[in-house]
Amino acid sequence: MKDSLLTGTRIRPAPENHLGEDVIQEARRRFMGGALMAGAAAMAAPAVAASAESLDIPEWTRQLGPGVGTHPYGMPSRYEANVQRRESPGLTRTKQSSVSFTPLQSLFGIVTPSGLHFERYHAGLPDIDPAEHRLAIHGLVEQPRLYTMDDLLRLPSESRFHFVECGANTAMEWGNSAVPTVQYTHGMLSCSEYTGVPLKLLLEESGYDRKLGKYLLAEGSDGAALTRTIGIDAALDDAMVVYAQNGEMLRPEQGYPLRLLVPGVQGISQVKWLRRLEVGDMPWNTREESLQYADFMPDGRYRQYTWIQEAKSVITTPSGGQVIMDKGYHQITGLAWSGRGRITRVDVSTDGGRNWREATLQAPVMSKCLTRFRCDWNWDGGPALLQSRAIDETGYVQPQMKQLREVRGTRSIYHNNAIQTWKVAEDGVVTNVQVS
Ligand SMILES: Nc1nc2c(c(=O)[nH]1)N[C@H]1C(S)=C(S)[C@@H](COP(=O)(O)O)O[C@H]1N2
Ligand SMILES: [Mo]
Repeated sequence: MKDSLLTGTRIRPAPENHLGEDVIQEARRRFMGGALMAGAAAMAAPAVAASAESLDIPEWTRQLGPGVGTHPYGMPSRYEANVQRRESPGLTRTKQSSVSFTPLQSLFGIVTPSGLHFERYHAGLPDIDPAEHRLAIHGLVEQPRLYTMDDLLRLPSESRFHFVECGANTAMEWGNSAVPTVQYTHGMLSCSEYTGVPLKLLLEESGYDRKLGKYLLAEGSDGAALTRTIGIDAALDDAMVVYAQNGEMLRPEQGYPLRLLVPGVQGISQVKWLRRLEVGDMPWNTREESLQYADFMPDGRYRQYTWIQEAKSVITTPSGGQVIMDKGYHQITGLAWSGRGRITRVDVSTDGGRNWREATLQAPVMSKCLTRFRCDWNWDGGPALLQSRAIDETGYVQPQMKQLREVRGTRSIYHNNAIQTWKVAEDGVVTNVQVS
């Protein structure tokens, strides 16, 4: 299969996002066979000087293209066919319970195209007729309510950009991981514009019990009937019942026709195919918050309800599986986010955390949303260890893996927000490593 846009440019993505032996060999040949100098010289003038030949009229300009009426819903160019969600080869999965990862290394800006949003489901995808779907609000309320989709679409709406990250994102890095690419280390992360109804409005309409109503139970109508407890503070703050994503109705994978969005909170609480919200006075302690998504602490205790996704960042280019084809100028770029608000600063290191430089943050920088950062870099051809470190508006600094292990021990699965290291070898091959 053809590589995407970046083929033949200065940083080469690995086909299928796995480092193919052919790509490594090609990089080595370039470096060892003296091609480096020629390559570097050619690259020094970025846009190839215009020649008579390069101004020849290409074939596609000499004819009419096919009619556009043949594409009622658009698809990416066929040359981008390699940019796909993928299931991690290292994870156990079934047809009904799986996860596919977002190709972060291939994306630009902060928005994840809907067709590339990661998907995590515990009991397959329900096929829900929106005309028959209902949302119930009940429990400690004066007036239980049953909403149709039409009812919800008539209510005042809001649109906001937020990330969704699975609490198990980057889980493999708790071990001494060999996960090859950023798609698999960090790809249970996506960002969209969501449209829906503020949950506060629905709760007020139902007359929820302001004294005793401290928690909500959210339940999905998939075969997993997935349930999570939501604190009333988050529900009244910025939570939404959403039906649209990136300008269109939710995709089936993302919970069509209705999902809960609790910004900044781990993915499991973003209950898809949402069918009911029950107001209660205690946490429910469901399977998804007792058996799963809890943290084994080093003292033997089991930490529950750690649901905010703390500040985190990762460099997406250059990243594992890519090959840097020549020395000289490269832009280091990546993503930063925090479940507690805005990102205020991202630092980048090329020497494994000894020296740091402040990266440029791309506007807009929004709360509980992905932020794109960039940093100029002149690669001298020597070995390098690339890291990024995010700081959020609370002053929280993303920890080194070592610092995180000091607090959390080695038995954790969830909530790994440690600094990621990519090693650049002298032949330009980029791999996933951990530094102590
Ligand atoms: N009803 C329901 N909601 C669900 C799930 C599910 O299996 N069923 N998976 C959860 C998990 S673990 C995550 S990480 C997010 C992922 O959202 P996405 O599939 O839109 O990326 O959905 C959550 N909501
Ligand atoms: Mo998840």
